[in-house]
Amino acid sequence: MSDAVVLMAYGSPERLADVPAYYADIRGGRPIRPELLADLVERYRRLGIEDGSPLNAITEAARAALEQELGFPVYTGMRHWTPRIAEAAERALAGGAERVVGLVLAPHYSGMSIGRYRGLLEDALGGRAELHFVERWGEEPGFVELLADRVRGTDAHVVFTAHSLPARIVDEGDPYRDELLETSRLVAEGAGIDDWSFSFQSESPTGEPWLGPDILDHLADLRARGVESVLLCPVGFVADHLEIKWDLDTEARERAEELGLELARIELPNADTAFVRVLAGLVRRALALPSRV
Ligand code: FEC
Repeated sequence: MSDAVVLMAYGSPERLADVPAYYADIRGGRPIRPELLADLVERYRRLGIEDGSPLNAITEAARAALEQELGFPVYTGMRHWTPRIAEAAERALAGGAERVVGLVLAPHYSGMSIGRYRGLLEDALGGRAELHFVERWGEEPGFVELLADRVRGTDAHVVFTAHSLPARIVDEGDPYRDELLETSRLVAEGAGIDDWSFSFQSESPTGEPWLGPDILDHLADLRARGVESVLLCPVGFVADHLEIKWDLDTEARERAEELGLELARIELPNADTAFVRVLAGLVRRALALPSRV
């Protein structure tokens, strides 16, 4: 059997001029308030996007390293930018793939997240290859260990974070929040840390309530409870991108300064060798291939 991987990520605009089209894709045709677009363009400008997109470059580095580790083709498919998931699927099929592993660079399942990536890939393949889709990997021991190594030994209060989603998903029975809390618990346990909490980040102003607490409120709350030093450990993101560089490194840092709180964050997995091995393990298991010793 000939195998290939479609490695999926959120995607990011390459240039400031791409931001309106990118935002329109995220909104899926729903209207965009001009002030929100202007605010987004400004965030990307301050991120330094004119010199290149951090997320797209990291995704390509992870793709190339994973391909080398596995010894068969890995194609990048972006949910909101190019190359699209459908394009990656076509390339995999054109390369002769009979089995395709779908792997998203986001560890926790939500119907609004992984479920959408899955739908896009299934539609694109249209039954022309066997799809082996990895639905979740937030409890993967190698991933948990990698994060635990980055928080172990800290004296700070550890705050695990992830992207918020509309609060209605909990009533709809979506497992997202429970999966995030379980990864946080496993990482804390692996690192031998008792002093921790969990917070959401990166809520969007869509006019409905989102899951909380939001990181900016949570920092204020921690300070009021006497916490002096915080180490941020994102568990729902694996790369340095807008939500890390802006929401944590800029906004949360500014809030911490106002509050007189020391704030640091762990390095994200990005395309680190140990992380790429974790991804390779997930792919091999999805295909029931022997794990590498
Ligand atoms: O660096 C970059 O250029 C891209 C950073 C980026 C990542 C990311 C990950 C997730 N999102 C998730 C859910 C939503 C929902 C909405 C939404 C909106 C945005 C906007 C930008 C954006 N997201 Fe994102 N997300 C990233 C960027 N996201 C920009 C639009 C402006 C804004 O709100 O700031 C609301 C959509 C709507 O309006 O209806 C929902 C989830 C993830 C984590 C999983 C994944 O990576 O796929 C969930 C990275």
